[in-house]
Amino acid sequence: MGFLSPFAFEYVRSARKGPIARLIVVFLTANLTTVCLHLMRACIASRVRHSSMAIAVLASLLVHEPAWQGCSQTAEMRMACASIRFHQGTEPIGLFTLDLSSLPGRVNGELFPIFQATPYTHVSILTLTDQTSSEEALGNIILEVPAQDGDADGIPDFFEVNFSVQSTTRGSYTIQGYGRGVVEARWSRSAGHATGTCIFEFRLNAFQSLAVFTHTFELMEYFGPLRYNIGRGGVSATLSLARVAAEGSLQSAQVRLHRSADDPTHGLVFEPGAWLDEFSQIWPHGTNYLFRGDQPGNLYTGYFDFEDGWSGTPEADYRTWFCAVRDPNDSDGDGIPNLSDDPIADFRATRLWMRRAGTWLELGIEASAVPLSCQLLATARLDVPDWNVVLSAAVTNPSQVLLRFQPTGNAGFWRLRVY
Ligand SMILES: [Ca+2]
Ligand SMILES: [Ca+2]
Ligand SMILES: [Ca+2]
Repeated sequence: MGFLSPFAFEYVRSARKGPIARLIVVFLTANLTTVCLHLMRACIASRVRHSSMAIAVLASLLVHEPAWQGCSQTAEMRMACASIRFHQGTEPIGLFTLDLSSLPGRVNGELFPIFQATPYTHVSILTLTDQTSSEEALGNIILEVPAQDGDADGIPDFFEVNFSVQSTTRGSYTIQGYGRGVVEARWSRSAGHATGTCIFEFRLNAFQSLAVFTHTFELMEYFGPLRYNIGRGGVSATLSLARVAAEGSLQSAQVRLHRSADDPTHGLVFEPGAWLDEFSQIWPHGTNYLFRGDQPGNLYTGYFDFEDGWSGTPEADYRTWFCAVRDPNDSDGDGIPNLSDDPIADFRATRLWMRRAGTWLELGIEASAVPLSCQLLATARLDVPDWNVVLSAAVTNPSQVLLRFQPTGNAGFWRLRVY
C-alpha cells in the first residue's frame, strides 16, 4: 500500500452569492504539513476577514507513486542449478567406484557447466577408487548435456524436474593410469522425480570398453513466489522457494532489485544479497542480471550466480543456476510487467481530483490502472493529524467519484491509500 502525497485546493464559497466564487488549485511539492498549515492559517485569516463566507480548504493528493507502487505484488520464480549432482557410481563387478567433483581433494558430486566449449557443456573431476586397495586414480570428463528449452520458460528442459529425460550424450574422458577416450552417457529420469540414472560407458577405442558405471544423478530445482513492492529506490522483495520433488527450500526476506540502466524495461538487476537454505545456511550472491524477451513478454531469464550454491561443502560450488521470473502484473496494460515498468509514467497518471457539481463538491480518483482498491482518509487538522478512514472503495473506472459532499465551512484534509 502507499499513500499519495498532496496537492491542495483552496475553495472559497460565497454563502451570500450562492455559486462558487473562487477555486484555486495549488500543486504542492514542498512539505505537506508546512504548506497545509500555511493554507489553514490563510483560511482562518480569510474567515476572519470574510465572516459571511463559508470557506473550505481541501488538501488533496498528488501521486508520488503509481497505483500499484507500494502494493505487494507476486511474481513466480524458478531456479534450477546448472550443475548436476552425481552420487557415487558403481560398476557391475563391484571392484571400483567412481566419483565426480568440482573440487580438488573433496568429492561433491558436481558435474558443472563449462562455456564456449561447444558441443560440450559440462565437466567434472573424476576419482576412480579401487575398492580392494583403496587406491585412487584421478581423471576428468567433458560432456554434452541437452540444452533445449522446449517450453520456452528460460530453463533447459533437462534441468526441469517436471520433464522426463531419456537421452544419450557423448563426451571424452581421461583417467590417469587407465586411459582416455570417448564416454557415452545414457540418461534416464521420470517426470516429477528429482533423481534419475546416468550410465557412463568409458571406451578405450571402437572395440574396447574400459568400464561401465551407473550413477544416480540429482537435479536441484526450486520454485515459488517472489513477492515485491516497488518504491522510489527500486524493488524490495521476499522470496520463498520450495525444492521441486525433494526436501529443501530457499528463502530471502531482503531481495533488492532494480531496472537495468541500459535497457530499463527489459533488464532486471538483482542486487547483491544472501539467501538461506533449509538449514539456515547462507547462499551469498553478487549482482545478477535477468532479461525479458518479447515472447513471452512477462518472463525474465538469465544465469544466476551464487558465491556458494550448496551448503553441503564449505567450498564454493554449485554456483551457476538458471533463473526465470515470470511477472503476470501489468497494471497499465502496456505489455511491460510492473517489475521493470517505468514508475514515473504512472507517477503522473494517478491522481486525486476535486470538482464542483452544482452546490456539491466531488472528490474522485483518476487511476493509472484499474482495478485497484483504495481508502480515503480525512483529518480536520494537520498540526495534530487524526486520519480516519472515510470510505473504502474498489476503483473500476479510470476516473471515479469517491466522495460527494456539501461544503461545511470547516477546513478538511484528505489523503488516499491505494493497494
Ligand atoms: Ca524449459
Ligand atoms: Ca558449498
Ligand atoms: Ca506495464
